[in-house]
Amino acid sequence: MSIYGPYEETLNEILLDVEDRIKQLNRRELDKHQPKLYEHLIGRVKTPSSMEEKCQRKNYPLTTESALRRCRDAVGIRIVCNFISDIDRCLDVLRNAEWCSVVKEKDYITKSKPNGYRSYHLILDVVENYRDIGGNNPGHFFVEIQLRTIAMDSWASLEHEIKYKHHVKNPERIGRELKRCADQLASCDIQMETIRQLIRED
Ligand code: 0O2
Repeated sequence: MSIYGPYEETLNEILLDVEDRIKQLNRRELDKHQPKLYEHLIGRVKTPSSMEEKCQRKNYPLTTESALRRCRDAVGIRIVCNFISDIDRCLDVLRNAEWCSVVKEKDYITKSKPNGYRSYHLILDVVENYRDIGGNNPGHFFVEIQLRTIAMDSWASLEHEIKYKHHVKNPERIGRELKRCADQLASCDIQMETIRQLIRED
């Protein structure tokens, strides 16, 4: 059995359910004649091997408890938005959603990582009709939400790809170029926001 023990299938169900709930939040905005909340979203259950690797890295015992409770990103959804202000709208609706509570927030947009990574991370505590590892039914499950603009997302995918190429000739130079690129994309995001405001004022 994997590090998720008997919960592997449950995690997949929870992912589908939370994705549906977020799509529903978007539909509610459209019904109110507001712009769409996001461009697209993509979800995944972290593979058991990368969860094991994460537990090892964090010095957690290789148990289902560590995978579900100490790590809180077994289920993850990335919400990719057109504009920075849409990230704020998503945050607003998620903080007010009755089916979850936000238990942690990390703002890597206001304060980007030193390498240039930008994204807003939330950990949600979601109540679902499945027994959790503490024996509660309905149970509590953690879901990580990453909110980014398209620009932040394209940077993160490129950086992720390069990170796993271990034999690059000049890692310092690549790191500097990537950081420069991240900062340029961040200023494009601000410009795009200005353009959106100008169009609205017309
Ligand atoms: P995957 O496959 O994307 O899930 P914690 O200390 O436990 O609160 P954690 O989870 O260790 O927090 O770290 P953090 O900072 O919240 O970010 C975790 C996830 O954010 C990563 O997941 C990436 O998806 C993304 N991320 C964070 N920093 C970077 C970065 O510098 N570059 C890119 N491309 N992505 C980043 P995983 O587990 O790495 O993988």
